[in-house]
Amino acid sequence: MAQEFNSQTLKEKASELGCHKVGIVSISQWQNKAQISARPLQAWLNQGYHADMAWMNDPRRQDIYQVMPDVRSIICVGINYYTPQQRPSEPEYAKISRYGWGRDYHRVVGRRIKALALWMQEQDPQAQVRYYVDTGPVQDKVWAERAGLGWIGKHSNLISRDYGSWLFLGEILTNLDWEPDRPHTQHCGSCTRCMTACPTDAIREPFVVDANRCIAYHTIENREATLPKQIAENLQGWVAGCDICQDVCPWNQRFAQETDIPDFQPYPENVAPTLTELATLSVSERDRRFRASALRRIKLEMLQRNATASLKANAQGAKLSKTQYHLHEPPPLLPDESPIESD
Ligand code: B12
Ligand code: SF4
Ligand code: SF4
Repeated sequence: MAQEFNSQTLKEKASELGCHKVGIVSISQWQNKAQISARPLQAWLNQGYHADMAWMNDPRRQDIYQVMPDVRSIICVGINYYTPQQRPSEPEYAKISRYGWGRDYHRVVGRRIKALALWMQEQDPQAQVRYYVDTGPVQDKVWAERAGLGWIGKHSNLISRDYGSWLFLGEILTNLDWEPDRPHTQHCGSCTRCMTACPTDAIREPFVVDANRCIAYHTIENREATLPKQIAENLQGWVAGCDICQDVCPWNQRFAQETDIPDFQPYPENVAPTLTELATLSVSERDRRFRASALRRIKLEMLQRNATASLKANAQGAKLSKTQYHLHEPPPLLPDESPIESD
């Protein structure tokens, strides 16, 4: 007998394929709100907070129908990438953010949602599907929040109750109708730890990150030969992304769980490389170390630039790391007073 094809079996299949979170958005439910939701993104662009990421200005990002005219639902998935290794705190070490420790998430997540999309088409040959993992003009976090995967925290990343914010997000757009999930509620409460810990004050107001000030932007996206002085002086050893606002978040400190996906285990040399070795990294050594890693998207000269800037800041006596200060505090109370029950 043919397997039933409904939102329940779809979710079971997603879980079987290794998706840790899955939820569904019905587009018709958001038709008016979808237009309203474009406003925060447009406001962000108007402020110039996208820095040199001109591709963020793609009009399709603000109108899901331009991405897929027949879209009726979005199936959102979250994949846990947390592993428990800790970086050494001594200043000679370079810091690579967790997203880049293991195999490239575009491949790892992409493989899973592609399999789910193909399975959907096997169940219903009329199904149209398009899938993305940060690979198209789709607002991954916004749809994931609406699909009930978690809420967008003040650091602007999506946080789930079960895994914190260590989730990669992906989605399948489809012409099929499904029973939607409820959007997630907010659980940051009055907490502002991420905002206080950010060494460059990039979180300009709750939920709004100015890329011009963000270490993640400058280490991953900025292709200039030198970094702005304000960033270079406050790098705190970060050479590829920045996890400070996520490391200090009470939800991550309490609820992070080790991933069951072996591909996300760190390559051995990614957790504690020294700044000196990265500042002088050769092409062949880069190719060997970062095979099939998301870090291959950072040009070698950028990696060298980032490491060199941190070495220089160390030599000039960089300021006390706000992160280390926070991480040595006792585990904080959750911002939300009744985190498990309230929803
Ligand atoms: C551009 C981009 C960046 C830029 C800009 C970051 C940013 N915050 O926008 C840079 C290069 C700095 C960056 C850095 C990082 N990124 Co990035 N990035 C993206 C990308 C491509 C688009 C995000 C976007 O739309 N930004 C535009 C602004 C307007 O949107 P926003 O910050 O999300 O703001 C929304 C909400 O805050 C909300 N909002 C605004 N005001 C208010 C007010 C209230 C009350 C509420 C509730 C909501 C709300 O509305 C806005 C949407 O319109 C997505 C992939 C994708 N296709 O979506 C990945 C993505 C967001 N990045 C991701 C990751 C992992 C990171 C890093 C953690 C990597 C690292 N370790 O260095 C850092 C985190 C830095 C940070 N604090 O944001 C993941 C996040 C996963 C998650 N759990 O949320 C994504 C989703 C990729 C993926 N598919 O997994 N990133
Ligand atoms: S990633 Fe780093 S620099 Fe960017 S907002 Fe978070 S703490 Fe600030
Ligand atoms: S640190 Fe606090 S304010 Fe920031 S995202 Fe986490 S709970 Fe929200």
